[in-house]
Amino acid sequence: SRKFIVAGAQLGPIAKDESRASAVARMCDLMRAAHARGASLVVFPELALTTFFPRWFMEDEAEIDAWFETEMPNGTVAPLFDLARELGIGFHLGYAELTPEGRHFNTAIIVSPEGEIVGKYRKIHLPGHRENEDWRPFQHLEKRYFEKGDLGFPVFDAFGGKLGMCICNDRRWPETWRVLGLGGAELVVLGYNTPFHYPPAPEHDHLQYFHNELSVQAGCYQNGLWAVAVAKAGMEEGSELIGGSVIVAPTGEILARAATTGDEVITAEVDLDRCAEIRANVFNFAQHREPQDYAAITAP
Ligand code: CDT
Repeated sequence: SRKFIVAGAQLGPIAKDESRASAVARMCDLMRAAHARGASLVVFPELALTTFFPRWFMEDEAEIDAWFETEMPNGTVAPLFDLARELGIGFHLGYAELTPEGRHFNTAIIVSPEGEIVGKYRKIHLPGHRENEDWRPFQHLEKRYFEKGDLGFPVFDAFGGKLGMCICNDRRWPETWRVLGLGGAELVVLGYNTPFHYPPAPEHDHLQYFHNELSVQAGCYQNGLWAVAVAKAGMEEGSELIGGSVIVAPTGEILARAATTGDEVITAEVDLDRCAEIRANVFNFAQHREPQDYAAITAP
């Protein structure tokens, strides 16, 4: 069997004026706690270095770009890379990426226990809207600030298995999980920032935790893979973000769940060989998939 302990490092709110250095220091504390619990991989949330800035409408390019990282690693995140190397623990980190060509992405990386970036993903399903919508109590301007990711849904050899990546809204789409499953992913790591309040359909606000778990559990079961889904949580600049970080088995069972909406580590033992319980049986793709009848899925 291929067993190891994974950790989800949920982050409580990050204030608008909280420095990246402070967020990194909090993540270092969580990394130490994860390591003390035997974890070889720790998963941090989406856009983990700053507050969830797409809640504000901005027009000034310099003001927007200030939320983005132009290099990875850089001086500010170096303590996280150094600590990972010292402890021999890998990690997943979400951040806003500004490329040398001036392109903006909602990005996540996987870093090996040696401190090398071994996986990178740029978010494909960008939720929200492009223009200021005054009627909302807060904005969700991911479509304004980010380009759609251009790396597909990648799967990487790491931690003795195949790791897949997606980010936040991607987890709600069955296509995300199926493409990762077809790519051979055995463990999917993802971060999220999910507000409790969904202004276009507030009647669904009470379902936010349910929809989070429904999406991740279905993705795991229907593709026979593990997932670590990690929130940035709590009351952040007047917008309440759900917590509920979870580690889910290929059976769809939740093995660990955050109990707070603050900084919190959850852990579970992952056995990648357990993917076969599902993939060799009910979701044996080679035996039972019928892709000739799925054309509508990929039609634009
Ligand atoms: N960050 C992110 O993708 N959040 C969305 C919020 C709902 S859509 C406005 C999510 O799917 O959780």
